[in-house]
Parts: sequence; structure tokens; C-alpha cells
Amino acid sequence: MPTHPPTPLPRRLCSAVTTLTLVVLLALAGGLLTAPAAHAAVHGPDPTDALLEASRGPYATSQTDVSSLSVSGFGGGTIYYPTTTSEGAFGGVAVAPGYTADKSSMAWLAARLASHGFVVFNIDTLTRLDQPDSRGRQLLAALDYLTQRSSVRARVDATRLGVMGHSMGGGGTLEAVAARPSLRAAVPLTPWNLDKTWPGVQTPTLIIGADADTIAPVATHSLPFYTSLPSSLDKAYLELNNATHFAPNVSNTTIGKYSVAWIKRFVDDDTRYDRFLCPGPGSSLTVDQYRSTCPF
Ligand code: 9J3
Ligand code: ZN
Repeated sequence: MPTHPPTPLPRRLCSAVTTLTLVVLLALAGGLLTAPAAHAAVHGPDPTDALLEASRGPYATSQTDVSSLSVSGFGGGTIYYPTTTSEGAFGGVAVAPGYTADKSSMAWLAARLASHGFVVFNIDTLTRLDQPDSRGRQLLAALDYLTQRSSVRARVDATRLGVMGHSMGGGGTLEAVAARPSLRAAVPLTPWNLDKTWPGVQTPTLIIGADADTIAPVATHSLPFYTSLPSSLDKAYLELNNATHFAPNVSNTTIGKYSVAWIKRFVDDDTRYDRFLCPGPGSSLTVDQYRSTCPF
């Protein structure tokens, strides 16, 4: 057996340095590949269809009522929030009801969204007859109250806020993001607004319409709203199949699944939810059609 002389010291050093360099480069590359995006706030387990289709997400929640007498600019409401304080702050979302309705009409969705890791303020409006522009201002006043004065303000990340609403509250959702581009996500639900064009919106927006809506028909509301949003914007349009204007007022698996996914994707910047939104659902018994500007 031939024997090899010991490797000279300089070569062993050189080899050690090369190995070290390789390890450092691999670690850096690994970090780049596996670390969450710099601006993401990831909460909760990796999402599945089952998780998003269930009536509750992974977080236990509590709730607290805010009296209309204790606030100004909106009509009070109920805040739903994850009970845990061990994950830092969560994103915040304000939710507005439609014409003549109150917060009870959106309570199912507010509670469901909170259980996925958001502080959700389900509001009443100043009067039940308030128009969309007023509802938009009220959503913003509610977010300001939530982040600055509410009893749960320390639980809310004031840099991660979104808005949702039904009908005139959905029209108000468009008004809110048009007025405050720092909002990170919007989900108007069977939205109603006399203003059909929203070219100034910079907030990622998922519009959910209903094919059998005769109060805010998609042809004169949701579709022109969606089309008029900038083509450069992260936006989507989901039309519910066999659904009326009031579909958002009772527990609805499709609305729950895709509105939670949108809020997760854009309020938290959680790209684990991309796979539900891009390419998004095909037509089915519950989805008439889905359009989007993905990839986001
Ligand atoms: O909030 C809504 O349900 C708006 C639909 C509506 O009744 O508009 C008529 C003025
Ligand atoms: Zn249909």
C-alpha cells in the first residue's frame, strides 16, 4: 500500500478556509431562500383548504364591546381578537355593515377572521342610512380608535391594517382605501357605490360579487369597480355562484376562505396564502368566476 505524506500545513489551512467560506455562503444562501420576506408577519400554521374552509381558524379569541357613546366618528362596535399575547402584535381589520344593517350582519366573518390571527373591529355606523363615503370615513375612524385608544391597542400592529364591508359598507371599503393608501388590503363584499371608477386605489383589493345580486348587480357595481382599479394593482374578482346580495350576511365558506386568504396575503404579507389566490378557484357550484392580476 502506498503511503501518502501528510498534507503540508499551508494546504490544510487553505482547505479549511475554503470549507469555512463554503459553509458561510451556504448559510447565507439558505437564509435568503428560507427566511420570510423582510416585510412579512407570519402567524399560524401552514394553511390548508380544510383550515380556510372551517368556521374557525387556529386562534382562540376574545371579544370586547365598544359603546357608541365612548367614541366619535363611527358608531362603536365589537372587537374580536386572538387571546394570546405570546406572538406579538397582529394585523388589524375594520368591518362595516350595509345600508339599514348593523354589526350583527357581519359578526360571523369578523369572528372567523380574528380566529386566523387578526384584531377585527366589527363596527356599527353612526346611522343605518349612512352612505358609502360616510362609511369609508367611519372605517378609518374605527381603525384610528383601534390602534390609538382601544383597550387592545397594544395587540394591534398599526402598520398592518385592512378594511372590509358589505354593500354600502363595501362601497365604503373602496372609499377608505382611496383615501388612505397605506392600508394593506381591502375586501368589498357585494359592494354598492354610485361611484363606479376607482383608478386611484393603491391597496390590494379582492372584490366579491354575487351572480344573483339584484340590489348591487355585478354588471353595474363589482365588475366596473374591479375593472377600474389599476391593472398594475394586486387585485382579484370573485363572483359567487347562485348567490344574492345578502350572501355575506350568513356564514359562507367561499367568502370566509378567500377573504381570510386575501387578508393574510396582503395585511401580513404571508405568501403561504398565494396558492389559494393565484391562480385561484375555477368555476364550481359556489364560484361563478374568478379573475385576478396574479402573480402577485
Ligand atoms: O348597503 C346596501 O345594501 C346597499 C344597497 C341599497 O339598498 O342601495 C339602495 C340605496
Ligand atoms: Zn352563476
